[in-house]
Amino acid sequence: MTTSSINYLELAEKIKCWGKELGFSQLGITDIDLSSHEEALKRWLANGYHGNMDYMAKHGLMRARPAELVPGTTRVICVRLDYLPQDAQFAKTLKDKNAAYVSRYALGRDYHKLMRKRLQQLGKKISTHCEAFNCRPFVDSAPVLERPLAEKAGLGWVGKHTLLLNKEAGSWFFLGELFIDIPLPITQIDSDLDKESTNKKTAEKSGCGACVACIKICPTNAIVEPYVVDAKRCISYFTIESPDPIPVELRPLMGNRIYGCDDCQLICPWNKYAKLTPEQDFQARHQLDNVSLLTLFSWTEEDFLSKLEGSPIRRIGYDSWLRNIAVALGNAPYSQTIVNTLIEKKGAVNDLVAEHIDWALTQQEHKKGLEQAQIEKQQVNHRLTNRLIRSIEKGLTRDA
Ligand code: B12
Ligand code: SF4
Ligand code: SF4
Repeated sequence: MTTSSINYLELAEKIKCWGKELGFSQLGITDIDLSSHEEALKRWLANGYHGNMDYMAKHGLMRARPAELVPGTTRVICVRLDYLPQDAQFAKTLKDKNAAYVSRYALGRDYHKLMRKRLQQLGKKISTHCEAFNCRPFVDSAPVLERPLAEKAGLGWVGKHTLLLNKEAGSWFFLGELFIDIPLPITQIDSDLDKESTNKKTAEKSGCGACVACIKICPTNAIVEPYVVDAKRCISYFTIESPDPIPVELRPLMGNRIYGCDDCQLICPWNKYAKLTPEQDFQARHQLDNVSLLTLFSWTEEDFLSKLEGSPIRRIGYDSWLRNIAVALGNAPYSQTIVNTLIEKKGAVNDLVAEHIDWALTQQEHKKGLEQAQIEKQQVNHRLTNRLIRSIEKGLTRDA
């Protein structure tokens, strides 16, 4: 079909249907004006909140200018894909200090490839209806400001923990985009809630209202003000993104979280409405939702690589994996088996992991002979985690 004879209104409706057929939980279309986000992005970078994620600074304001990133872009199709697996066992795993807590987005297969492939399929379908059509898919790719785009496309609002929230689906979902160069009609944001939240000046009137639960529950105080996360303090950053030593003062606050963290989402009242994912690929593999720290620490590098084939966890590499588990073992209750395992492993690891093992051994030694009650009293965030567990058991019964 030639460009002049295309009915864009009809095409936009078709795209929504194709999005559903491809398994996306929601789809919206937005223009590319992110100018109102440039100041906040500049401030975030100037404060050094990106830590050693140099790519964030490298792309600078291009992240807020889709047409500079992909010349010719006039619209962005934004999609959401729910990932909450069945029987997430949030409270159960956080409660058991000898169990490993892996962020629930990472229990199954990597979402990047799956979503990119589906976005490409969507692009192909559109091209059968448009002669001159170009597109480029993005999923978690650094140069894109995904949450502000999704907010503009009507997929929800950016919460105070900075994640995108949807009043019918909570926040357990991934985002992806298809940059396109045809003038599709943009999604009309029809609820009052969404209309208000697109303007950050009225954010207090958004779905967050006066709530500050996520800011208060964050174990490391990483949400430094509403809508701003200092990545360097976020457990997700130092267990996944950073290959460096974990700052000593933050190690006790990690508890048993060995890959990412879900606390700010777990406390959020909107996650009562979260939908379970129908995707088989996002269900837990290798019992990662219910496995002991010692079992994971006993994996060889070959085990790590083969068992985590296709998982997003593989990307951090074996050394970071051992580094994270060593810290969690240091935070676990005293056990001679843990001490022996740590000592045994130390002979076969690099300097980075060895230093974390030494730290863990000191923690274990310190707890030896102390009553559990005394230990808990000394643990800074013990009460915080207990409060979170109670809140999950009360509010998220299906997933507790
Ligand atoms: C870098 C990054 C991180 C970093 C930094 C997080 C952060 N909050 O910025 C770290 C490693 C810490 C991280 C952690 C997580 N991440 Co992450 N991450 C990203 C990535 C690649 C870029 C985010 C970014 O641009 N940050 C920079 C800041 C400046 O951007 P921003 O927060 O969107 O800020 C804008 C607005 O909030 C606003 N704003 C900022 N400051 C202020 C201040 C005021 C006063 C106001 C009014 C507004 C305002 O303007 C800003 C500029 O537009 C995105 C994918 C992508 N390309 O977008 C995934 C992404 C955000 N992550 C995702 C996920 C799932 C997570 C984790 C939940 C993973 C986990 N379980 O461990 C945690 C959650 C931690 C948290 N509370 O944010 C999902 C979120 C899905 C959703 N529902 O929103 C994304 C979208 C990936 C995806 N494709 O699905 N992540
Ligand atoms: S993911 Fe965890 S550490 Fe990061 S901001 Fe949320 S609660 Fe804080
Ligand atoms: S916990 Fe409260 S403040 Fe935080 S994102 Fe959810 S509703 Fe907003």
